[in-house]
Amino acid sequence: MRPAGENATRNLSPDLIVHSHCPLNAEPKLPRLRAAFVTPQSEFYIRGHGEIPALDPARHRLRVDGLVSTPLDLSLQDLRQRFPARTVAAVMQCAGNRRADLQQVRPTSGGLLWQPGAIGHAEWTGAALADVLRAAGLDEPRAGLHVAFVGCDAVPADGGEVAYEVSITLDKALSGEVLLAWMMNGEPLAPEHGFPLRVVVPGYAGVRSAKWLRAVTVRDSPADSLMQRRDYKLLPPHMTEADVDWSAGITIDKMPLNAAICEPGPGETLAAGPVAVRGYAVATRREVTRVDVSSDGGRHWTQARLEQRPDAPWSWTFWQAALDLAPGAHELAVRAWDSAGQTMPALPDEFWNFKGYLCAAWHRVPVVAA
Ligand SMILES: Nc1nc2c(c(=O)[nH]1)N[C@H]1C(S)=C(S)[C@@H](COP(=O)(O)O)O[C@H]1N2
Ligand SMILES: [Mo]
Repeated sequence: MRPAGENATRNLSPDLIVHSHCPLNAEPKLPRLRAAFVTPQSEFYIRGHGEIPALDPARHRLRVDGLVSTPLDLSLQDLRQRFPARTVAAVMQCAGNRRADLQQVRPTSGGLLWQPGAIGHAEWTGAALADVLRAAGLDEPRAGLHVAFVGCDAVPADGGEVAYEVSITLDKALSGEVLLAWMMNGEPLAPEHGFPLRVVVPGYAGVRSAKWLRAVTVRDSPADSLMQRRDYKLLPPHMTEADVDWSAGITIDKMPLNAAICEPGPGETLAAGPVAVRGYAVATRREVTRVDVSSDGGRHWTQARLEQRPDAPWSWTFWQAALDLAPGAHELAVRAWDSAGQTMPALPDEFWNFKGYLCAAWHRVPVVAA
């Protein structure tokens, strides 16, 4: 297999903030992210752990095996012909989104210092994983089973390299919203987003949505990979790399309530008077019911106007508010509320973790009005 190299990046916006080239890790600037409710592929963040594989769609196969009565070996054409295509609007977000804010508390070892752009919202089209598992002879959600996904890329593990492998519970796999997707926003997937086939697990951290998918395996335990068993865990704040006990970590699947300010940006100087503040909020499954915006670090709040899609439980919310800024320095802040009346913690200090995951504190942006 040869790496996709330049082909892989030909469609990318030149404005992306590139955190690393190989593996490719990049996120859009926040005003670009906030410019479209459905994020174009060219502006969509990219998170890779290894090289982007160049795959021939005519020869690509998907194996479905493990604890199923009828193992399958499918071409892409088989997938399209045998199963009804479904489209789901869903957010994809990295568990490391907003790690840069955690880094302000204490250094993390997560590596990539994501700003709030490691998130995007797309319309994904593909076969429902539930339909494919049913065709493989599995239709009863048996307690305790898991579904593993294997990608075509090799990722670093303990000094060597292994195939990318993650898993979800069979319950989630049969829920209908989990897709084996070949299209994003009505276009074929770009190489960097998993061409020709990827998993999309709405509501879960991006890590479970394996790209360049080549195998789906039903098992009686989670995938054996470090990616599943050890990395991507939320560890207690006192733990450091030196004394880490991975069994104390919470496996990161469902994502927390979150919100970020996309405009204006940190350090901007604005004309005093009314200033438009815009951003996104995301609750996944629960609804975002209110978004509050402050110009004084959270002492006073103004309610933002929300833009949402009805009946789109995996989608996000755009919000906008006008704040009147007197001349001087201001700390803008945002917090979202969900349909259970819960909101976000004020400071990242309370849940800092050395891997730098799940930063969902009020997003704060210092600006100056002149
Ligand atoms: N095969 C494979 N799948 C993968 C990854 C990877 O490195 N290899 N990265 C995961 C992570 S951590 C995230 S956040 C999402 C990012 O998807 P995107 O690059 O299309 O935005 O892909 C996931 N799927
Ligand atoms: Mo991620």
